[in-house]
Amino acid sequence: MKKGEIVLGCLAPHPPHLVYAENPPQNEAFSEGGWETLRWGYAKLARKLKTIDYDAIVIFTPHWQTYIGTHFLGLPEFRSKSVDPVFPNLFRYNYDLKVDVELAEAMHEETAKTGIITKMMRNPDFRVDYGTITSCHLLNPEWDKPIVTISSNRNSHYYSNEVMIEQAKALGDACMRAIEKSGKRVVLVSSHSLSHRHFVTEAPLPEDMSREHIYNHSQYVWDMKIIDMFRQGNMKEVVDIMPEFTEQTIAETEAGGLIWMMAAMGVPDYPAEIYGYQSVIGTGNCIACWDPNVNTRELVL
Ligand code: 2X7
Ligand code: FE2
Repeated sequence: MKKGEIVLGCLAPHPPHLVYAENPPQNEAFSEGGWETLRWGYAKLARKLKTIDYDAIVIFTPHWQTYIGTHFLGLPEFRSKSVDPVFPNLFRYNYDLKVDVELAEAMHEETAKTGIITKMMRNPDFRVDYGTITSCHLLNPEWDKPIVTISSNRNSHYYSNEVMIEQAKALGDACMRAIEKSGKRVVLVSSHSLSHRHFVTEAPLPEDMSREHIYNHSQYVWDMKIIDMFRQGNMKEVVDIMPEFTEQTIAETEAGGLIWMMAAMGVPDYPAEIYGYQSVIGTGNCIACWDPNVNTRELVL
């Protein structure tokens, strides 16, 4: 069997506002649009994904938080309604998704060998988190590929950002070994914003773009510094600076997604493709991808 491989790694932020703004039939809320810079960027990345031959999407989410170990979706299908607990006015999404259980089990086994506590989620009534739904919807609105969702263990909370990084690296390495053994072609997704200070007052009309802006300059400067490293292909430095970035910007990187993806991809030293950056309720959101194939890697923005 041919060795499996990671064919793309995506940084895919998940403000539910972006799905709300798209008005897909699955979402109950209705909007007049908004956040086009991010939505158009996502549409371009989704078009690139269509040109790639792959078997499954593996996504790491900060909104499935597990306190004992790392969990993997473990049934072939999950169907329910996902509601954002903070923004139920924007996001009530009816999903019906397929899981690559074979790949999830392989990752679970390989991860367990490293000593990390792992578990398969076999509860058919389990509600899939809105981070998974939002990032997957925007990357692949047809939902025509199976996914694997990986939960985020709260290592930063229990211990420190440094411990979280060590654990996320071990998880990334284990997932890579499982992918190689599986023979599959896999897209990795790290689902999160960068800087993460929220507005404290929501606009009466959430999609009123006259109210959406960067509202903390130092958070913005941090985001630009990180994105510049993405552009330079300097992911080693991103990994090194991650504890400080996470602490200073209370970033969603605290869950470990970016480190997990970078470790699985061997810490890329080539430039990321940047598809957009925009504020959503004050948080900094960058869409980017790392394409290991030098022949298809582009300078996008
Ligand atoms: O989960 C989120 C987020 N990460 C960013 C912005 C808005 C809402 O929800
Ligand atoms: Fe989030």
